[in-house]
Amino acid sequence: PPRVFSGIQPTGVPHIGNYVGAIRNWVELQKKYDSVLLCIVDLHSITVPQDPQQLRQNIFDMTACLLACGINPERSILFQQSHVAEHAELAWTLGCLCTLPRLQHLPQWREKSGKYKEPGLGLFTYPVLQAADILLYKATDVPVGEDQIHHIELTRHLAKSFNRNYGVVFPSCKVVMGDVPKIRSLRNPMAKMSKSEPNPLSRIELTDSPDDIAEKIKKAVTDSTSEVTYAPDTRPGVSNLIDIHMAFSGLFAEEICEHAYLKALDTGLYKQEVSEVVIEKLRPISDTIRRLQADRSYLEKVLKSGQERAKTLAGATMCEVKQAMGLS
Ligand code: AQP
Repeated sequence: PPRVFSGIQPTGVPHIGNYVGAIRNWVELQKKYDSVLLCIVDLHSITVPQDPQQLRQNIFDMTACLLACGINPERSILFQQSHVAEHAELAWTLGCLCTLPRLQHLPQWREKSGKYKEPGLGLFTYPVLQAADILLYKATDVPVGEDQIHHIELTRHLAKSFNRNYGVVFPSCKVVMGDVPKIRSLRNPMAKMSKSEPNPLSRIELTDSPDDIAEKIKKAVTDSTSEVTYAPDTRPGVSNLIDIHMAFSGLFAEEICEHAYLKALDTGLYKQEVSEVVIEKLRPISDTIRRLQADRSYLEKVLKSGQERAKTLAGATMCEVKQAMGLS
């Protein structure tokens, strides 16, 4: 039976890129699939240094945000990765089937390792952990961004290797992708919007107040042309604002530009329009996040129940894996 698995790192409060690129899509998938697992992938987040107190807070904040966005914890299994030890266990097993060159060639490793003088082993092997996340639940459909496609290919490769060596345990999985463009940083429209980017002006977080949102959009980097036109390659700043506008309104770029032209909006005035759209859409979500953040025991209850349900599935797969490999 089809089963969805996806994850998000608790590296900060999710931003509008995470929302339109992932979370909102998950809310829709809950309606289409009977079995959806959504994982707060804390083991992935520790591949780079994290402050323990901040990480703990981020896990609860992420839980509150996902629920506020419409994740239904009864319909979906919402849980914290490190609370199901089988993730690490299966990752080790799959790591034994994975060659070094396969990991060395992955574009994300080349990109990320360059940022650190002495990158850790976790950063190198995290695609194997990602494969374990998916295979542990025998997930068939994996909603991820374009940057993750190589990792899903690795997952399929490791599943095949395992099945060939030890007998068929894992199904094949495929990527399911939304057609939303990557939302870019408001400070540097060449980079994507990111939770862990040090400058908070670069992103709109789901908990931002209307004033914060207006301020950040007002300060968003554009260019010296005042017209509102959509040209992601040559005018990435203003085009990013149009992407955000499109994602929150359902309008097309042409409609937005035509409207701006008819109302003689320059980029400054247009920014105010984008702010209003984003503020209105985020208001109910941020109100709910604040309410849920104040109810720690409810958040704990949700994660606990998710853990139990995930563990049942994970334990069954690990039994099969151990049996097949001669470990039991
Ligand atoms: N800017 C973005 N636009 C659209 N989608 C995005 N996603 C991330 N950034 C954008 C999607 O959000 C999901 C969860 O991402 P993640 O937390 O697992 O890691 P990430 O992709 O590395 O996201 P961040 O926000 O940049 O986090 P940090 O700073 O910790 O690395 C994914 O489906 C991703 O495609």
